Amino acid sequence: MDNTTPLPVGLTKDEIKRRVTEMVRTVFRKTIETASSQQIYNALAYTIKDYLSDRWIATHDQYESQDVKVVYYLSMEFLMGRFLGNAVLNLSLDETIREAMEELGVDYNLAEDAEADPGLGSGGLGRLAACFLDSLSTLGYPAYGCGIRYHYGIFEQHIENGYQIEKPDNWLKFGDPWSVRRDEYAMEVRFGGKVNSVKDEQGVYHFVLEDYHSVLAIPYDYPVVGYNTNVVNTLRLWDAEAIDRFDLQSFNEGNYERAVEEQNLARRLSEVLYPADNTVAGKELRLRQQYFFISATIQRVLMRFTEKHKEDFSVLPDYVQFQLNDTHPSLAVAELMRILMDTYYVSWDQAWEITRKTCAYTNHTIMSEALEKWPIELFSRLLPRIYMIVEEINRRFCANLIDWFGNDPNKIRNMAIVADGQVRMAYLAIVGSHSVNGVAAIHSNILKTQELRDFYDIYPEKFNNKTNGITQRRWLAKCNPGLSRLITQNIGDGWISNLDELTKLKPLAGDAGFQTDFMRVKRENKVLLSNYIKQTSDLSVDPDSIFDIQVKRLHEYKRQLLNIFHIIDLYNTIKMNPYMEIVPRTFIFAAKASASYHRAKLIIKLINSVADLVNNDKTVNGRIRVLFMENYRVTLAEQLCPAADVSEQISTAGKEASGTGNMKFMLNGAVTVGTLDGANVEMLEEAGEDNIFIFGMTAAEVLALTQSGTYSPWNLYNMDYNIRFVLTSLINGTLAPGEHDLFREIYDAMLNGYGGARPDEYYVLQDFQSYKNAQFKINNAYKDTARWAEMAINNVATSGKFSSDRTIRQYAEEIWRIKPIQVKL
Ligand code: B1N
Repeated sequence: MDNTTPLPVGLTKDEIKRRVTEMVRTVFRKTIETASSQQIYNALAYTIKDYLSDRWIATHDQYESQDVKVVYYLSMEFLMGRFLGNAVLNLSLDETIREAMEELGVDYNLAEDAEADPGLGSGGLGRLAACFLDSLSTLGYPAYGCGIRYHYGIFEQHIENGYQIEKPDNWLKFGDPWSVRRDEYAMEVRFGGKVNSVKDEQGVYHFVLEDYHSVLAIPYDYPVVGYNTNVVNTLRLWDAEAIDRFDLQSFNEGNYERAVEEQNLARRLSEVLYPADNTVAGKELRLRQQYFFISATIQRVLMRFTEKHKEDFSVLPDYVQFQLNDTHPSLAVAELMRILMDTYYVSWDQAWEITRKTCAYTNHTIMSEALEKWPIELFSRLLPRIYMIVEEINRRFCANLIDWFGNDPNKIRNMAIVADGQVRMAYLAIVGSHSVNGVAAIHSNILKTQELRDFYDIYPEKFNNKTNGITQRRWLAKCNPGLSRLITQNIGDGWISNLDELTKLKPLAGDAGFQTDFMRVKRENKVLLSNYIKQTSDLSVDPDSIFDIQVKRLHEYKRQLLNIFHIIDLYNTIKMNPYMEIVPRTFIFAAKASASYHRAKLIIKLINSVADLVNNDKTVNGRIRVLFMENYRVTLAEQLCPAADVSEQISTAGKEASGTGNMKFMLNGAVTVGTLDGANVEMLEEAGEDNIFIFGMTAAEVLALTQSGTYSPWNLYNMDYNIRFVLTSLINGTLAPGEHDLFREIYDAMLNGYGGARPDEYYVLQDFQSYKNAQFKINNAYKDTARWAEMAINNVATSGKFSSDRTIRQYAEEIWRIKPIQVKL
């Protein structure tokens, strides 16, 4: 990038060697020769953190001296992945460190591998937040990520006998070298109690909370290093502790147990992440977590604001933007109102205007299970003052509805923020924000025309789209060195900070020499993955087979079932035509299921059962292999993306808001088989229909079929022999010898509906034939290596739109109205 100042040379090879050696000696009392990989990793992490401190401080000095507008990305999840490799890449220290380690006789890969993968998120929503932070720093936008420092991230998944087993993920076990604990910015957060009103000197009444319980919120700051820039933003994660003051009092009263209870209650707040994706657990502790980090963040932001601008809150929106990552942080609306009114005595009307200008909300799903609604009883007991404010927001909003629509009780009940005994967090977020965005064009349109249509009618100006993106630093430069090198050799390295430059590859898509190089790199990556699979699961896979990969959370709407049904069908076909010729294929799955999602866990067992059957059948003779890789996480995704030939993005149209895995695979030269759902639609636009395999119903067709009420999976079953064969194998013991009824639930769900759900709710059988056709085309396309290479290269060449740099620029210019800064050292 030419608009940045050159990086200072500071960390030479010798300096790295010296510092690491010294650190290992003083901290661990070891020599380089005797230090473990873990210790070397720690020494490296401290060395890098030390090195970037000057930039980190300079960035914040710049915020201060220029008094810039800052965006606070509020999120319950940040799925960051490992820090070391990413920081090293963004600081352009990769080669230097590798050389330094080599000269020390240290295996750098082992050291990198010693870092825990902090899984402080459950899926796409958390990973998106992490990609956004990378882009914010790279583009130089002043920003904080604000969230919770969970002591346990998403569970570690083991597979035992084909079943998912969850184990705690103790990512802090070996320390936390990247964080800086900031006791000086600790905040008190108040729960429970009752609201009282007291008169001030002027005789005006104000609300105060009494008899509450406090928890101390302590921020841990993590550096977010931009690529090829001096900007280092901050990820601020709040940790919960008991407040000593309270303990002392209890101890003094001889109430030891109460004091310990308080301590435990406080600690539990930041103990563990709720691992559900696209569903709500509805647990009280989750609401506590939400208020905990929101209250701490907003108090701190206002404190900082008043240091500069006193109490001139009318300009708050010129300096502060809160972006709400889904509804999980939507208490921000009420908390900002509370502090403005109760602490600074701002009037309701003024506080409301300020709040609406300061908050913006992103919707990430239309799955009804994911709609956050809290029972009034729980909400008002835990947050009595916040509840009063929400009620008043609701009262005024409903009054406005009458002005807009006339007195239409149904309309009002449908749109009210508080109704049917619940607080509806999405509506609070919409009413309290100046912007409401979806995460892909189709999703934003569904919000406007279906899910949030009533709100679009009254607030059309708020609604907009911001199609998701991913950072090419982690998802190509870091994870796929082979392809990165090849691309850079041909078009230069400008793509690392401007992904649109990949279009320069277009003319090379048809070039035989480039195609050969490209396929060689792909094969090398497949060999690497095969070796890893051999090491970790002792399974042999053929690097010359098609690597067909579906990795994402396990959810019925994502339709892992469609994929596995097709595999069963392929198996059946091979059994009937033992000499059938197909291009060998390795089907790879990886997915975590929420611990309480029974159906999802059963689907994992099904995939493993199919794997057992197929992989051990002599007739199949290696033509198809099925693999379920355990513990899907960022680090595993980084190994899978470079090795994929086929990317499975097969959700029921209209259900996947965007998807981001689809983009990672495209960027790494996989060809997508997908539905017209989420960002697939835009991938088709970019890549062109010759370079992607689209199948299945459109969202409009899904909607029409659902509304018609005529969908009958039994008809498909009766008419299609192959479907019948697949479904029968679920209940005749083929897949579960001795346990005939193991998968009957899935059979019933497909044909009869199970537990009150419609039969085949996600239209697996309806899309089956069309999916099968697409897979058949893929088989044939792969036989023509030149054609395949051309398709894959075209995918890389047209993936520029899906950089999170593009997404963030749009947020910055269209929603936040913030400007990049320059940091000079
Ligand atoms: O957010 C991603 C999208 O790319 C995916 O399509 C979407 O499914 C995902 C409750 C969620 N939506 N909603 C969630 C996560 C945790 C939770 O507790 C809901 N995740 C998504 C990024 O936009």
